[in-house]
Amino acid sequence: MKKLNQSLLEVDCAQASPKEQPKSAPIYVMRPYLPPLEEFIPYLEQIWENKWLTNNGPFHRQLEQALCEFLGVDHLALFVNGTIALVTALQSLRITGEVITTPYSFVASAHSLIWNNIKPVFVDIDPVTMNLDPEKIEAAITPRTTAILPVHCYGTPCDVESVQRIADTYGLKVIYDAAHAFGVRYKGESLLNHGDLSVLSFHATKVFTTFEGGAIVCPDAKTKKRIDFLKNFGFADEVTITAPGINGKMNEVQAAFGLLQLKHIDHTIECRKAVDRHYREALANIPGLTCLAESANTVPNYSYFPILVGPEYPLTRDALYQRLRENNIYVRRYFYPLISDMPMYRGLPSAAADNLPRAKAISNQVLCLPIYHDLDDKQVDLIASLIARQCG
Ligand code: T4K
Repeated sequence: MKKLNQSLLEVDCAQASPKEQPKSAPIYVMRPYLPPLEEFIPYLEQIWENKWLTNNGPFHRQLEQALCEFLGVDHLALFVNGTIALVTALQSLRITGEVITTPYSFVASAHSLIWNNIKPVFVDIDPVTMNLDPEKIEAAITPRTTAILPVHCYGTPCDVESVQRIADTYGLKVIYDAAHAFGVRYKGESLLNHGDLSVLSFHATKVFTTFEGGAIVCPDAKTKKRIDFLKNFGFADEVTITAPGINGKMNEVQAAFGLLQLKHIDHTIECRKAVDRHYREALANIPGLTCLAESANTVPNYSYFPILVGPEYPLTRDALYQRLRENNIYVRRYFYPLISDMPMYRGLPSAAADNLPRAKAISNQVLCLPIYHDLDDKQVDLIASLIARQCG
């Protein structure tokens, strides 16, 4: 058996290795934080002993409790991933018709609307926060509008006060796509307490990960109960099916891993903070380059490090992207193309380029640099010096 595994490994590696060996190890935009493997074994042993693998098991219940405490929220329902959580969040509030959202996000934000047969209405973003611009929301409201779905892009808080004011005036629900906002605090409390619901992602590329995973944060036990029914096919008990629910349940291995991750989360975020500080110093004063502004009254989570490559920089964004790739640095264009430019959305009237000029400009300039817990000083210096060197 050992021999077979070894030979399988050799085949895999042979297939994966390029013909020419790269000069240095690749640097990816993200790397997950993996605690020492031996720390995870006792959790697995417990699962083997319990023989309880999913459906609201003991680790699932513990993680919901632990996350509520860590995040400073009252109720939270775990999910198998952030996208199913978004789809279910919209179902739970019976959102229909049209929903106002941002074109500057990961596709899942708008896809969750389409999966609910809801029409996305795109509104332009604020050039500083890169989040939905509240000043543009009112003009997009129609009699069919039922909700606003803003995204705390890169973990930067949306203008939550203005969004809520508009929602209250027009009787709209607010569901925040908070996939990037794990642990972010705003004005002394969890950012996730704003809006009717907030949706988190615990994907492998996120600050806090359960491999795949997500959660809906909600304000009361009644809403959580409905969400819990919906994520379990709509079952209230063995014979009562309350709604056409889905299977959105997180399993015990994911939940156990989440509990272990949580023990290390402060360390992970501290390490990311050091990377963020280092970049800001190293990239200061490069003509044409702008780092994302730090927001006031916010304790960030340092989930992304986006820069904007403006016209004064000697290379275009895409040329810099290529140059870094040639050097084995796998930066990403989060978020390019705009959601509104994708085939399933571009026919919508709100997807017209002249409706979204800021989102378009930023999407054409953005580059997300690598940031993760063990990206070391030397690697940050290497990336920053490559970027600076293009200026001659
Ligand atoms: N809303 C927003 C605003 C989101 O950003 C997302 C997800 C969602 C909703 C949906 O939540 P989930 O359903 O995913 O829970 C990645 C992630 O797949 C996606 O979760 C994330 N947003 C998005 C921003 O980024 P890709 O296609 O760029 O991932 P990928 O596989 O190219 O990974 C990027 C890099 O990360 C790789 O080059 C290497 C590294 N990596 C990746 C994986 C998967 C690892 O080191 N280990 C890994 O296991 O979408």
